[in-house]
Amino acid sequence: MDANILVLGADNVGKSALIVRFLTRRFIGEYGDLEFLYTHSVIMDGREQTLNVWDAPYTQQDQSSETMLCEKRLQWADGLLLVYSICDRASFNVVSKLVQAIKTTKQLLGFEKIPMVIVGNKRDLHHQRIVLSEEGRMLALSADCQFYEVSAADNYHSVLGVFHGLLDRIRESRVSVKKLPGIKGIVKSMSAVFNRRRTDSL
Ligand SMILES: Nc1nc2c(ncn2[C@@H]2O[C@H](COP(=O)(O)OP(=O)(O)O)[C@@H](O)[C@H]2O)c(=O)[nH]1
Ligand SMILES: [Mg+2]
Repeated sequence: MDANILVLGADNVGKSALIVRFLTRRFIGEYGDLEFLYTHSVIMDGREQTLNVWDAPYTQQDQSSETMLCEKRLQWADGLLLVYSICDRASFNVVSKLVQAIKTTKQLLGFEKIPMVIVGNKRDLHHQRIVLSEEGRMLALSADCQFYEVSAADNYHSVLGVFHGLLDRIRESRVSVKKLPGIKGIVKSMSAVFNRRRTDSL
């Protein structure tokens, strides 16, 4: 299984830190704000899989658009990781806005449901906490996705859990999509029959 993961969220919430932690097990402190597409091989269930992880900046367009997200990025993604910082209320509001924008974009463009997870980062800074865990959990419930609180600075394993949780969701969604060809196949063979009849009767 190859999977494309798009990481979204406000600036400075630790998107790059989470990705680098997942890929290298390290926390290096400063990451700059360049956009990156990482490619990484993982062994899952005994098979080698390629992950593409897009460290997407929070663009001018994301900020100005109230309702739609960049269609190309959503089309590319098999899974979304939405990140806020538990010390930054505005970043939590950005994730709420993204959840809405993703819903609207999917509805308008007829996309399949995209697996996603919501992550509250910087858990180590609990003395500066502003966003309650409960708020993150409620948001995830309303978005029908999983919720994690982690610290990219403190803990590799919880970050690994986030990515694996998302990959599990992607795998599940593929299994349910795979069932569809059955239905599509029936539709195809029915239309083949009808088409044949039509030509027969000509
Ligand atoms: N204390 C703490 N700082 C973090 C954590 N994750 C990231 N940071 C810091 O937050 C700042 C922004 O991180 P970065 O990954 O560049 O955020 P991005 O703009 O969302 O990609 C950097 O100074 C990081 O060192 C964390 O879990 N805990
Ligand atoms: Mg970054």
